[in-house]
Amino acid sequence: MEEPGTVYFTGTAGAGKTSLVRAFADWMRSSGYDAAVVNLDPGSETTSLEPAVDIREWVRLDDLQDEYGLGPNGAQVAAADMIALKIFDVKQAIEQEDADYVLIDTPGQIELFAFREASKAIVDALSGDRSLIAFLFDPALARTAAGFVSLLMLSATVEFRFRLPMLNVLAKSDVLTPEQLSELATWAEDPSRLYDAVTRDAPTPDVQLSTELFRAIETMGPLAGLVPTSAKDATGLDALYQGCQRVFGGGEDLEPSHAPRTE
Ligand SMILES: Nc1nc2c(ncn2[C@@H]2O[C@H](COP(=O)(O)OP(=O)(O)OP(=O)(O)O)[C@@H](O)[C@H]2O)c(=O)[nH]1
Ligand SMILES: [Mg+2]
Repeated sequence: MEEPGTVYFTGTAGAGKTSLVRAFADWMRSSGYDAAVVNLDPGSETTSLEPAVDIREWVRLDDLQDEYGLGPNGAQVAAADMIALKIFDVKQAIEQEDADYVLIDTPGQIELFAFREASKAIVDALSGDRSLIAFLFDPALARTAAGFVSLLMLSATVEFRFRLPMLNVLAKSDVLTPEQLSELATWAEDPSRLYDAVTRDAPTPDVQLSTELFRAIETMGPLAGLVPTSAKDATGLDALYQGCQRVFGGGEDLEPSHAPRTE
């Protein structure tokens, strides 16, 4: 049996990770694909996600805070270490789901997730050959050229840490105008357009810094676009699925495991 396609959803705090996991799982199921949702955020209070596997069965942020008198960030750090210790139980629980796709929601504080050794161990343990990271661009940041560049750099940092294929995804695209959406699409396709926008926006353009940054962005290779999605309107989810498939299967589509729902 082929191993499942595993997608980690990551991005800055409040980028829309949990909502997108939920919307994508719903879309997959209604399109006939078999998806299991995993919550890896020990601080998540969201009940609407209804994960098949929930890290909070093993590690809970509020318990850690109470027990050890930790603040929310200290508790996240401790939680990552504790999750790493339990990771083979978690892996087993995920395997028992026997799903074609595993959609993993990750903690909101991206630096606590991406920059901890424990998280690297967690991702290494849960990832096979068919794994990718969906990195969410929050429009609140992505809609300015400087914010867009910051997110590209953060996405590259996450890639550098985890060494997994990345898919850059625009979340909450419903809050952007069509003009803003097409501008973001050109930035994602053509670094020189982004460079022009950054230097245009900057009141006193630091040309040296911008040039160096863009040299780095260009050598990172093709950005391969930015998939616009909205969990609110359930749009872009088919494109997100195609993006995942391109990474997993060289573009081949997986047959739905059951007939799509018709409602
Ligand atoms: N307009 C709009 N709002 C959205 C969308 N997705 C999420 N939101 C809102 O954005 C906020 C954050 O959404 P979450 O899904 O909790 O984001 P998150 O990245 O999981 O947040 P943390 O885990 O707390 O970092 C909530 O107020 C959501 O209602 C969307 O597609 N469109
Ligand atoms: Mg969340």
